Amino acid sequence: MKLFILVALFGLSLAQHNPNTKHGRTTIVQLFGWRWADIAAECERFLGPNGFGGVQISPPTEHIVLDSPWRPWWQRYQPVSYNLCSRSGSESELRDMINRCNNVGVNIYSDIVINHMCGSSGGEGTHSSCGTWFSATKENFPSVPYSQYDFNDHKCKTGSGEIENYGDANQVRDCRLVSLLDLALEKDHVRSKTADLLNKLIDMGVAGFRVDTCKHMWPGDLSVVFGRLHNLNTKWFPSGSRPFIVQEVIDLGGESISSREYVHLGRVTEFKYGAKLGTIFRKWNGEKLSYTKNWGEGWGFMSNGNALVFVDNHDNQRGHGGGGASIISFWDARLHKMAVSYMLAHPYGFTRVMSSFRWDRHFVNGRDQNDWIGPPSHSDGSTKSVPINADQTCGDGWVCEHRWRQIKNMVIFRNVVNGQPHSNWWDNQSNQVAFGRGNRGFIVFNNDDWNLDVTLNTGMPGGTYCDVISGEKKGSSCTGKQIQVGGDGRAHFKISNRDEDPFVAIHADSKL
Ligand code: AAO
Repeated sequence: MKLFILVALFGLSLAQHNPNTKHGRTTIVQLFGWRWADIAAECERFLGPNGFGGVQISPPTEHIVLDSPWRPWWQRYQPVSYNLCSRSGSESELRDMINRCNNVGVNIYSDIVINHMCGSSGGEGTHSSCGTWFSATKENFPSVPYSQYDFNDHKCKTGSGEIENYGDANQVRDCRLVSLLDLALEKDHVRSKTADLLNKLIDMGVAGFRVDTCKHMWPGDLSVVFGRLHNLNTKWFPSGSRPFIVQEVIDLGGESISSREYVHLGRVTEFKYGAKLGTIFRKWNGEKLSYTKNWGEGWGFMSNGNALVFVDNHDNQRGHGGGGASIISFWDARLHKMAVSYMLAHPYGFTRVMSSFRWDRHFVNGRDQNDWIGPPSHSDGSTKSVPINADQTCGDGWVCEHRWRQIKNMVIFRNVVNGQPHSNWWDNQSNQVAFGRGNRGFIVFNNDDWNLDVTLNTGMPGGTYCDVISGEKKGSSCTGKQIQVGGDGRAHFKISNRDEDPFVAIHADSKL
């Protein structure tokens, strides 16, 4: 009986690690700052047809509106009420998006801010995305409602009331992060209000959450909130499905709090992944691609089933959050395509692709003074919609990395090889490597400063395959390089270090 209960509990908690993606889909995309109406259209016209499993949306809750700096992207990380109206749109637009994405098999995962409300200098009034009154000065948010008794001020032991030292777990969890008013999640009232918010979204049809700032909340408090969550809406998910949980914990080692404290509650962001992969592809600190033969747990990452992995996110692509200078974003497009493709080809972790907007960078002493700039906007501060160009790229400052041919095709590659083992590794002891996924796919990288010219065992059935990096299969023809795999599974690869994209990928569905 005891064993049964243990097994049942274990199963229940691990359920929150399951993304509940449909039709064997394996990757989600972070559509950073997009409007709900644009996401709905993107699900129908692009994400569904190309096998994306889901979208991570920006926080949907009502937020502060700031004039200085002008409408920064990060105002959305400062909730002032739990009304579901934000810079991305109204509650009815949110509902419409969830319906339409679910109807084409694309899940919605909501970024959610429950650690804090707005910053202490947020003032008082109705300068909020829907005009709801709040007072940061008095810690009064009547629309939730929260009052000064719902915040952690009495618990915080630092002189400033701020987190002063990440080496002290108590201050990291009980004091203010960059002045954000820190909610007392130990109080039942706060637990109920946050669980109600998440449950409202679950009932509307979301499949899970990216929970902001989990490092700054006690795992015991989170456990209570997550335990109160409803099962997913049976209109779209099998009955008994638990919401997927991704906890944002920046753990690059060396602090008092580690991601290990959170892995039993759901998946955790593995920040070491993008930081290391960036160092490797940039060839910094003597790192080489050939060292990634044991990529994954072998590199000290958390266990496979606990990890959410990504090359960059909305913070570290602009110098916020963790990872440092090695992070490879769309600004380094050639390296970005390689690093994202490596991630998507490799079996470790549940994968998230970034989709960004461009901004005018202005570096002073190595620091970008414009790291605050918000999404492409009209002069009244409202976010622009995402226009699609004839060549399928996006306009008006939206980067849409997820639409780049190489990345889109590698999202499909990952679905095609799903469940297959990492196999047929080859390297030149430098920066040329290749590996397969059973007999379903094979990828070859040349990140050296010289050509690659080699015959390799791919593990694939004989035939002619279309390289999905230089082009793709269109009907029965191929717009890119063709790779001949012999009856023995061997194939010859030539990749110039000066190729636009110095890597090649083939899979079962790219066979001609
Ligand atoms: C804004 C202003 C503030 C103002 C505040 C309130 O910038 O000046 O005081 O409003 O008025 C975002 C923005 C913030 C913004 C905030 C609210 O990034 O600039 O503040 O919205 O509008 C920590 C947290 C992590 C957090 C990250 C940014 O642990 O949870 O900071 N990420 C999330 C979101 C993020 C959002 C918030 C949280 C807040 O993704 O978008 O902020 O909701 C170390 C620690 C990390 C810590 C970093 C950053 O990392 O380990 O835990 O992240 O420091 O301070 C190397 C190290 C690495 C280190 C890193 C940075 O890489 O190895 O460990 O350097 O030093």
